[in-house]
Amino acid sequence: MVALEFLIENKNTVCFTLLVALVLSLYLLVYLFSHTPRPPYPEELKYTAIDENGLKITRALPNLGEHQDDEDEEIFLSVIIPSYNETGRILLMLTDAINFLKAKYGSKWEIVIVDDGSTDNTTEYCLKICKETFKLDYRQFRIIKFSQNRGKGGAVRQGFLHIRGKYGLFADADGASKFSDVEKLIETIKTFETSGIDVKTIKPAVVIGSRAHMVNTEAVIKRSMIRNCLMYGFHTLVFIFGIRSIKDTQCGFKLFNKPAILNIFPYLHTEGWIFDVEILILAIRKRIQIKEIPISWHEVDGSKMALAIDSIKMAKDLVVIRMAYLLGIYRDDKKS
Ligand SMILES: Nc1nc2c(ncn2[C@@H]2O[C@H](COP(=O)(O)OP(=O)(O)OP(=O)(O)O)[C@@H](O)[C@H]2O)c(=O)[nH]1
Ligand SMILES: *[C@@H]1O[C@H](CO)[C@@H](O)[C@H](O)[C@H]1NC(C)=O
Ligand SMILES: *[C@@H]1O[C@H](CO)[C@@H](O)[C@H](O)[C@H]1NC(C)=O
Ligand SMILES: [Mg+2]
Repeated sequence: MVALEFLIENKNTVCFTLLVALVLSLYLLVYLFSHTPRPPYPEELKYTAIDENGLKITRALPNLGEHQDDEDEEIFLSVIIPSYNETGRILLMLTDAINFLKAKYGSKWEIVIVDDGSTDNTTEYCLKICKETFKLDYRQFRIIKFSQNRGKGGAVRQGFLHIRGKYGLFADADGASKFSDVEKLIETIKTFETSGIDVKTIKPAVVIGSRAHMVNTEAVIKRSMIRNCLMYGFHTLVFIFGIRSIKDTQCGFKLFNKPAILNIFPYLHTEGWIFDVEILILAIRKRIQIKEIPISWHEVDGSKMALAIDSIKMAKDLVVIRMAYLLGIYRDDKKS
């Protein structure tokens, strides 16, 4: 009886207390689910490659934005390939990419494979084909090997932080996109990274491949019904919690210029599949220009996604990213 009277008399105080408790528990919950990237182990700050004499070498990775040799300054495009158990699929992708790169850019390119703790000898296999099939050395072909799996986002982030190129592209190891489409992305990024008056002021810019034009084509309809249902569910969730201005956030074919890389990748928190969305959220928050370009895409078997578990994780991570930025747990001005 006394308690009830107390409640009625102090209605405002009670409401206020409840509200504070609610916000606090929400904060705590998001905080608990938020994620900080695992710092690299010392051996993950080195790359493995083949030297001029065909011998295997291991050297320290260059750091993005630090002084580089003249030779490194020459690199125009760096291609990062996150790879997890990719022995079976990567040869086709690499053949496609290397043929194009040689023809188009001579030797002003590099490929950085990030082996995310594979258990099928992906690194050894890549070194072997690099030497025997492609005859490339450390100037064009490098491998970063993780001792422990981090997830696609963690691998892409680590790759981007240690490239030499003016532009950085990440591309899936399964070769689902036609590699030569990178030309379209580069042409586009060039048109809107300069301010128009002074060519030296390069603005950060991001151009992403898009499969949005394919939603009603065979490639998508042929996919299993479960995958398509999940895709629509995911799109809806991204629309609510993520990004409305971009149709296809998940395409594994995205190009960044150096200012954009420096403004995005050091700040990325997410290491899982949903990292694409955080990249785009960061870009939008920092008013970096983003452009979507339709690219050719075909479905490749052997997906590394565990549909059920990964879908749930992606949905959870998406909500966490949005709430964490909202509550100030993730910051876009503090390196993660
Ligand atoms: N670093 C890293 N890369 C991964 C992991 N799992 C998959 N990948 C890479 O991510 C890329 C895409 O993986 P896929 O298995 O092709 O994904 P998918 O299910 O086909 O997804 P979509 O191509 O977007 O439809 C490939 O290059 C994989 O090697 C992982 O745990 N860590
Ligand atoms: C990678 O390969 C190992 C065995 O070599 C297997 O246990 C693991 O499940 C594979 N991972 C994926 C995602 O395919
Ligand atoms: C990887 O290489 C090691 C040593 O060369 C070998 O013993 C092992 O069987 C290989 N594993 C696979 C999955 O091929
Ligand atoms: Mg794929």
